[in-house]
This record gives sequence, C-alpha cells and structure tokens, in this order.
Amino acid sequence: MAKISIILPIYNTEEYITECINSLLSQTYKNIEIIIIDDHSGIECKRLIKEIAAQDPRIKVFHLDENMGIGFTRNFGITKASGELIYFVDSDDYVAPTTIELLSKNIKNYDMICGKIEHTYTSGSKVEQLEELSKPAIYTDNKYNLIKNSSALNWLIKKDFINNNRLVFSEEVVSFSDLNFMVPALYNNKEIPYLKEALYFKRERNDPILKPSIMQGDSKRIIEDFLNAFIVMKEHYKEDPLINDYLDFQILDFYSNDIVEFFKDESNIASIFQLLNTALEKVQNESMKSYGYFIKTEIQTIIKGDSNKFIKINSKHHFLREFKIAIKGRRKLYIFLYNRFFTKLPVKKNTVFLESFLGKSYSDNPKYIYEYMKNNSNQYKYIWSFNEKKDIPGNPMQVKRFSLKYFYYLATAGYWISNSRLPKDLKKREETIYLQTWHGTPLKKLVFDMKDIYSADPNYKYNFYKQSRRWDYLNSANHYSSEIFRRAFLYDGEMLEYGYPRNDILYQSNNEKDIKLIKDKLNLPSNKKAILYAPTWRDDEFYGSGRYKFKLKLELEKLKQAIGDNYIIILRMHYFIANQIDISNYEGFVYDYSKYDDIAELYLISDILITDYSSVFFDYANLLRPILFYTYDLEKYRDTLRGFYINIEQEVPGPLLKDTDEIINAIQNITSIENDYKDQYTQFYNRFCVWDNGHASERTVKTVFKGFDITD
Ligand code: C2G
Repeated sequence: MAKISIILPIYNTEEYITECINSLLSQTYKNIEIIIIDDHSGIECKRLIKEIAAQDPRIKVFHLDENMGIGFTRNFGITKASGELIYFVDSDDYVAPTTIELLSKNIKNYDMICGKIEHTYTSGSKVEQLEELSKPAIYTDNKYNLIKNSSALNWLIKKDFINNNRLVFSEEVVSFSDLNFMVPALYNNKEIPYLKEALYFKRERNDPILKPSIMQGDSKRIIEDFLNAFIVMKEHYKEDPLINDYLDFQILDFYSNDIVEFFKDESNIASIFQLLNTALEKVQNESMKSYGYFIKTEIQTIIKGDSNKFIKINSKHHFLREFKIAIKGRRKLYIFLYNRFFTKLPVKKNTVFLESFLGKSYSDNPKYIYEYMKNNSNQYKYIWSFNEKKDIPGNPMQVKRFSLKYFYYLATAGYWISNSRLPKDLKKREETIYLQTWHGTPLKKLVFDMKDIYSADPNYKYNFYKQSRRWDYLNSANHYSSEIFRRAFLYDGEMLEYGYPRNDILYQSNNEKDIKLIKDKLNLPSNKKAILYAPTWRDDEFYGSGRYKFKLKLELEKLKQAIGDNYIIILRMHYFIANQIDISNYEGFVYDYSKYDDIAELYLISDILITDYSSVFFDYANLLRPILFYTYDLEKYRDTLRGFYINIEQEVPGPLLKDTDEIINAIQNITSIENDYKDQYTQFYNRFCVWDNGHASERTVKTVFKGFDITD
C-alpha cells in the first residue's frame, strides 16, 4: 500500500473545505497524507483549516505569506509530499469514497491514471453503486482527449515520474496553469489508463458575482492566460503532431466560444488583439478546415493584423449569431426585435407597463399601485401583461405575456412595474423607470444569501443579478426586509419604505360589509368560519423551471370529521405549483382558490391562516388574526433547501405543527392559542407590520411618478 500525497491548495473557500476534506479523510484507501497549502486565505478560512487539521494526523498544513496562485501552491505542495503518488484536489470539490483506492489499484506499471469528473451544483452528490468494476480504458494516440478540461484533477501520478520529467504547473498564469504540467506528462507516456468508476465531483460555483471560481473571474484575464499558456506550449512542442492537433483544437474551440462572446462588446477587441495575433499565427491551416466562414475569416484577419477589417466582420458575425438564435423560436425572435429595433423607437413617458406573478394574476403590489393611479389621475396609459385575458377595473390595455406586443410595450414604456422578474435578455432603456415591488417579506433565504441552489435554475444567482441591475426603486414592507434586500439582492438603489401597497386593503376593507361582499363573490357560506391554507413551494420538487409539484399533507377527511360543522377550508397553492389538488370528495368543506387573483381578499375573509414557510404570514399578521404553521418538513426545508432569516421556532406568532391531529387540536383550542401567543404576536407585529397603514400605494406612486397629478 503505497503512500499517496493529496495536494490541496486552499484560498478562501471556507464554505466548501469541510466537505472537501471530509471526503478525503473518509477515503477507503487509508495510507494518505493531505498537504494543505493555505494560499494566504482570510482569518475565517484559516481558523477553519486549523480546526479541521487538528482532527487527523494525516493532514499537514503550510501557510504562504502572500497569495501565490494555484500554480505555485501545487508546485510547492509537490516539494512537501512524502508519498510515492500524487493526487490533486481543489478545495471546493469533493471525491467519492472509493476513488483513490480504485485509481491506486489500477495504476500498476503506468506512470499516471485518470478518473472521471462529474460536475455538480450542490453538496453531497451521491455516488451511484456501480455493479461491476470495468477494466480501465487505455488511451494511446487519443490520450490528449483526457485533458479536455485542461485539468490535473482526478489524476493519480507517480512522484518519481513528476520529478524525473521536471513537471511543473505554470506560475505565470492563473487559469490554465495545468496545461504546462499535463501536456508534457502525457507526451512522456504512450499509454494512459482511464477509469470511469473513479469519481471526482467538481463543483460548478453558483455565485460568479460574489464568489467567482478561477474560471469565472475576469474574462480578459482568463483569455490572456489561455493565450499565453497556449503560446508557450506551441513553441515547446512545435514538432509533435498530436500535441499540435490538440492545442489547435483547444484554441479554436476557445476562440469560437469564449473569445467570440468576449467580442460581443466591440470595445474589448483592442485589448487582446495583439496577443491573439501572436497565438493564432501558430495554428496550422488544416486545423481550421472544419470551421465556418466567420471563424475562418476572422482568424485570417487577425493573423494579418487588420483590426479595422476585423471590427467590421465581428459586427456582422454578431448580428448573424443573434439572428440565428432569433429564428430558433418565437420568443427568441421577439427578444431580437426588442434589442435591435423596438428599443430604437421613442419612449412614451406616460405609459406604465405592469405585471404581477409572471402574468398569472391581477394581484399584489402592482394591482394596488395601479388602482391608486387609475383612481386618482387620468394622466397615464396602462399596459397589463397577463397569460390570459382578464376582466379588470379601468379597462386598461392587456398584452399576452411574451407576445410581440408584450416586447413592443416593454421597449417603449416609460415605467415598468413588476413584483418579480422580467426577462433577463432585455436591456432596460435609460429613460425607462423600473419599480420593482417584490412580493413578500422574506423568511426563507434569498438569492445571494442562499448557499446551494436546489431549484430548477442552477444559474439563478447570475440571472437574478442581471435582472435586478435594472431596478430603480424597490418596495420594502419593514426595516427587516430593507436590510435583507440590500444584501441578498446586492441592491443599492432607492428603497421605498412605506409598507406594502398590497396590504392597503387589509386596513381599508377590514370591515363586515366588505368581507361579506368578498364572501358572496366567492360563493362561500357565511354561516361558517374560514381557514385559509396557503403553503409555499419546495425548491427540489419540480417538473421544470417555474413548474413545481405540491403534495397535500393535510388529511382532509380527518379535518372534515373534526371541524367540518363550524369551518370551511380554503386551499391556496403557491403560483409556481402546476399540479391540481383533488378535492372532489369535499364539496361544501374544501374550496380551491389557488387560481384566484388576489390572496389579500382571501386573507380578509379568513378567520385563521395555516401556512408553512411562505411570506403570507407577514401580511396576514396585519389583521392580528390567529396563524398556525404546518411545518411537517421543517428540518429539510430550513437546513438543506433554504435556511431562514429568523428563528421560526421562537419568533413567529403561532405554533409549529407537525401533523393533521395537531392542527385539529389547535383549531379546536384557537382561543387559548391566541392567548398563549399574545405577546409574541405583538412583538411580531411591531417588527414587521408597523409601516403598513393603508397608504403605501399612495406614497409609492408619489415618489416614483415625479409630478404625479391628482385629477379631480
Ligand atoms: N402566495 C400566494 N399563495 C400561496 C403562497 C404565496 O398567493 N400559497 C403569494 C403571496 O402574496 C406571497 C407571495 O406569493 O407573499 C410569495 O410567496 P412565498 O410563498 O413567500 O414564496 P416566494 O414566491 O418564493 O417568495 O421575499 C419573499 C420571498 O421571495 C418568497
């Protein structure tokens, strides 16, 4: 059992190193040493390294006095290694338990062996139990395909081989420093085994804004690193046909994707043109054969050094690229028309574009802002975006969400008002003012406060960042929300701290007459009390992006038997929930108002609210009526999926209940629950509801619409 030295450079990855190192310590192969090179991390990371290192004598830690970069740290790690074999790990990744054992069993007389890299967005990816171990595949002439990702990760390599061939990582570049190590390593081997069962989990970082990985850093720097690494390799291995083919493929691929993307912004061209010229001169003509007209012509123009001509071709290329995307689907075509044409038309200052919950309803803050404006001024023209046509007051123009008109009006409106997100690929024009109202006081962690992303969109943080850069104003219902929004949305624009427009109705219509009107409109019996059940959605239960599943865990039969004489239940699923709940056996007891536009009206007619982790309870608390929390999956939801901003066990204004029996019991004893939670409720109200007083819409409108004229 030969000793294996695992080289682990660490730089400010405190969020991930526990999982990484645990995955190494729990390897089935025990004769390892873990050489941690702390590349001058911050205090928090250093503290954690120290704590973890104390757990196992196989861990050795070296601290560098300044940040030296990945190439230097790995080279340094090799000099400290006492094992016969070397294995490299990145500190935000983790390794399956049997990987090192499998690699070491199969390296035999080879100098190096390669395992498989799985990409993951989250912690704790499980290894499938593979039935039978296959024999390693042996790579010969195609061996350079094994360094597709230009990476030394998940290779087990003999130390003598490294030393004899003086293999070193480049210290000149930050990204692509592995090429300098891997190309000569493979060059010196005719045959290389690859074992697909030896798994390494490479984490795709979900936060390229606050915590970018090396490859998510500054594009210019990454491109320069690549080109420099390429030039060095090309000069060194001029004579080797396999390496030349491999390197040509790498640069042409990199050019067609990363560099073309970088040149979308024309002003980037000059910054790397000369370096690109030096690199591309070294590409063999035959390697370009399979590339299309634009790539070939661009490369030839760069080689000639004609930057003026290049700028012209580049602009045509991008127009064509956008056009090619545009003809792939109707929505893509409209986005193309929006960006290329509609946004050249004049902005109509007095038009207001509104959308609530992705066009699903006439509701929430946009509804109340609109109604205040409509009732008090005839200065503005309104365009509402809906998925389906609606009968709404004031008879404003309606456009179907994502129709051609939708994009036209977005491009020319003077104001955008939305309570969630608008398509990320639309540039907002300078003259357009965007009021983002958001849609709730947060309990569950938001965007940049979230760690792993379990929902359908793994690029959530980046996309959200792009979308939220366009916001000019943001509504906040309480001081607590303002603080969270600033941090979790990275928002530094104007915050409208007037309470929520959507809660105005809870102050203006909390009277018998208005409540009766709503009940009659909904055909609900007036001789029974109403319980509103309004849970939220679960990030990990989905059919696809924006379409989530919900399984009802309320036992309706039991509830009906126990409380059916005095109560009715109103079911209200979150707007992301795509499946319907079958209530056909509970006519007269259960009513499904999931599709009803405005939950605020449901609050007004309910005597008790049951929810879970939905922000609905912050709004409902304005009514000072009892709230029960049906938190049957609290541990998973709080500890894995989201994390909360407040201590739900201590700070919410009602009990946490785990099953239907507890709910029945609470309903039957609702008066004593109200008494038990009186003080907690008051504290809660004072913290989250005091800004609401029925005038949030008015104050919002008067701030955003400068010179808003009240028309008599
Ligand atoms: N909502 C609803 N019916 C539900 C749940 C929610 O009508 N069953 C509406 C409420 O207006 C609620 C809003 O959707 O305030 C947001 O719902 P949440 O359950 O809180 O979930 P989410 O959409 O993820 O927003 O800061 C708030 C958070 O972003 C949560």
